[in-house]
Amino acid sequence: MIWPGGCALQPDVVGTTAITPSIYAAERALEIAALHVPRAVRVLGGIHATFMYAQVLAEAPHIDVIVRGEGEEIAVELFTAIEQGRWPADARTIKGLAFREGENVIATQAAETIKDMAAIKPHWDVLDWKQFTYIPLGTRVAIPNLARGCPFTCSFCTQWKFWRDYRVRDPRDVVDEIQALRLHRWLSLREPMGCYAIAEEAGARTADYIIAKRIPPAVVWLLRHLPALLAAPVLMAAIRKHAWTFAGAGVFVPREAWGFTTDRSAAEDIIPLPDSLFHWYAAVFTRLYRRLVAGDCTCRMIDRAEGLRQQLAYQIARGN
Ligand code: B12
Ligand code: SF4
Repeated sequence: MIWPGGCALQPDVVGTTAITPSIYAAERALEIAALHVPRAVRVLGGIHATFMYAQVLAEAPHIDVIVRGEGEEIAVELFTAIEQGRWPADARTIKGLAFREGENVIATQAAETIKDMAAIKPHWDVLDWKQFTYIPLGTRVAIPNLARGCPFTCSFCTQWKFWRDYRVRDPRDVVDEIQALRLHRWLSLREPMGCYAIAEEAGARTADYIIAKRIPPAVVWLLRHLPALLAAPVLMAAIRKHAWTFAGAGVFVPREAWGFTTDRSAAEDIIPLPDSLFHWYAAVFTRLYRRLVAGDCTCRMIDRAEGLRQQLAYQIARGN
């Protein structure tokens, strides 16, 4: 990153991240920043510097400050101090930092972890997507954060030490189902005759995807070899665990192994949901049960309230 003829941008801060394999590249990037925009405060974050801050500050004199641990709130405090001219005077008052003071390395008290996971909203739109390629596959890649931390404490792993407490984001914040609903609405407007067939095909393909990618092959094998009466409860128990995939903002309740209800009251839908969505649910279950429980299973909606159709009951029956 060379700025011929000087840098027009003149930022107040230059920051980068680093995992261990990229630490020297990150140190070099901040060294270049020191040459080209010397007035900018140079900040390093990420897992490597969090644990190895003393070593990094010793080997990379161009780095002014390290943000240790979860960065969102610490960064705001640090950048506000810089903006208000309180940096470096206030350095010791900001939690979660490490920096040099003369010959010494100072690490301030660890910051609290972020409790309100809904407050963490990535701005995917600022990314230059062309740069995010997963090299082995040559495909574009994005990794949404579903949770922070881990409930376990494996001795070889840094993750539980880095994120500290285990916090899960609300699935609705992660997978915005509005897009899926829009697609169903668009289909029912544009393809009023064909939307059911499309939803059924999509449901069958969704089930095929779940079987291929979401259920371990050994479990698929086991379900296929168990008698239907035993396979159905096992499958339904597994589906219940991942029910938000099906119900989105609604509530999914199994009715033993051969039926379920979906209740959308909590979703507070303003516009009635398109019928094709309910065909899609049924099609997913028909295919899952046919492939994993018994070839003659069919899932049908059996109880359909009018209006916003908040509660729907489905039954999976054998034979025709
Ligand atoms: C998804 C992921 C991948 C994806 C990345 C896809 C992508 N382009 O996003 C893939 C599969 C490609 C991948 C590959 C590798 N990964 Co990886 N990966 C992860 C994983 C699971 C999530 C990363 C993530 O998005 N975290 C969420 C973000 C928000 O966290 P974060 O980056 O740490 O940032 C936070 C703070 O650190 C801080 N912060 C970070 N940077 C900065 C900068 C500034 C200026 C500030 C203020 C704050 C700040 O604020 C952020 C928000 O709180 C992590 C484990 C984890 N849960 O973090 C491992 C992890 C990062 N990976 C790891 C490793 C080792 C690798 C590989 C080297 C594996 C290999 N041998 O090939 C490769 C390297 C690829 C590469 N060239 O970079 C290790 C790194 C360990 C270490 N000591 O460095 C981790 C920690 C897993 C582990 N415990 O072993 N990985
Ligand atoms: S290896 Fe790390 S992330 Fe995985 S279960 Fe153990 S502590 Fe959790």
